[in-house]
Amino acid sequence: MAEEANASNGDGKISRLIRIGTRKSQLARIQTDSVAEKLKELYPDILLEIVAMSTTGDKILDTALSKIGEKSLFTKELETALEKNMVDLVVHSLKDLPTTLPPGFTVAAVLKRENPHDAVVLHPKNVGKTLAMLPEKSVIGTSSLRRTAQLKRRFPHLEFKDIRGNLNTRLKKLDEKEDFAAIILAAAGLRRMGWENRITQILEPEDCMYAVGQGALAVEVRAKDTDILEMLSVLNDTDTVLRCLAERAFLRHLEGGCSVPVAVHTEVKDSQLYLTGAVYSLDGSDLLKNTMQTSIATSDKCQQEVDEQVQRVGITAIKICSGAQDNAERLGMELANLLLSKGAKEILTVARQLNDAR
Ligand code: DPM
Repeated sequence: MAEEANASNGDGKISRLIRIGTRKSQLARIQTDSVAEKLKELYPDILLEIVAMSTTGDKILDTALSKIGEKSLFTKELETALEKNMVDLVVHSLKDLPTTLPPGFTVAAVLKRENPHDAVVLHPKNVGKTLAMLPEKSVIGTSSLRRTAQLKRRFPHLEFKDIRGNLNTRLKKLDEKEDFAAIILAAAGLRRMGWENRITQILEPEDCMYAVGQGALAVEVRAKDTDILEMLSVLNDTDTVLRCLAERAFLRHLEGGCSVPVAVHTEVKDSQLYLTGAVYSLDGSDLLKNTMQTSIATSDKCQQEVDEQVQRVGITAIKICSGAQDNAERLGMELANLLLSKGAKEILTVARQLNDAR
């Protein structure tokens, strides 16, 4: 451990100073604070310092995410800070992290996933209605191609328009104007912000499947920091890690980024991992969807393998059975291969071209 990374905590004990980088948005701060609190409980002797930064993504709030293109929009500045040893950890929403991280970085922990589903937030004048009940041509705000494609298919009477900005801005745009009848947001983000009471409907998989990694927090670190990897490994939730490995392998193998109409649904039951994945045309008229499963049973053999440091789709989850991780990753790849064999590549290529031309 480097000398300057140590600090005295006042009572003569030397403890490690850990700096956590975060974006400045309220949601990012809340997410970072929640991870910091967990670390503080687990390791009372460490000193934590939170360093807040603005990212490119935060500065261009009026452009739809799907139009910006660059995948690492919200992560680049934070990774630079990691690289320069200005911070030691960065907390992200896993769904914002590309499935391939730049060399030298890895996700050391994926925390227990919250409700991964999307939620409807209605304009106050519509309260009491569901999406199905909204009048013809009601305008729904979202700039997610994934949400738009699925919901257009399911609710052809509705119209969809981009809405950008952080969660605070979006709720304001909804409530204070008449532009939108409702907006769609991740239930997890709304809950973290304390706005669960604004959720009027949770979208079931039949209506809208979620994004890869949605609802899970990830902690990114320098891959070479083995002591930090070790320290953070206790934050991992096994089911969440395995589900997200399968989902991310699916997305990576499809060569989808964070802005393609790709959706998933995963479940763990009786040591089986079930992955449903789908790709959509932009208007939802075309889709390919399938479900596959694999065993994630842990055996005695696992115990001998637990300390290996292998990165899978950007995640290094030491202490989780490597056999189960391999199976989860393979499941995602195989489901992607199945959809690719049915024409997924063509659907995604057309979707990208049409989106670029918008
Ligand atoms: C990504 C998407 C969105 C975010 C695309 C998608 C939504 C963009 C939009 C990859 N990242 O979901 O299809 O609505 O215009 C984001 C949110 C959270 C993490 C907010 C949200 C919070 C939930 C979580 C933005 N990233 O989706 O409502 O931690 O999973």
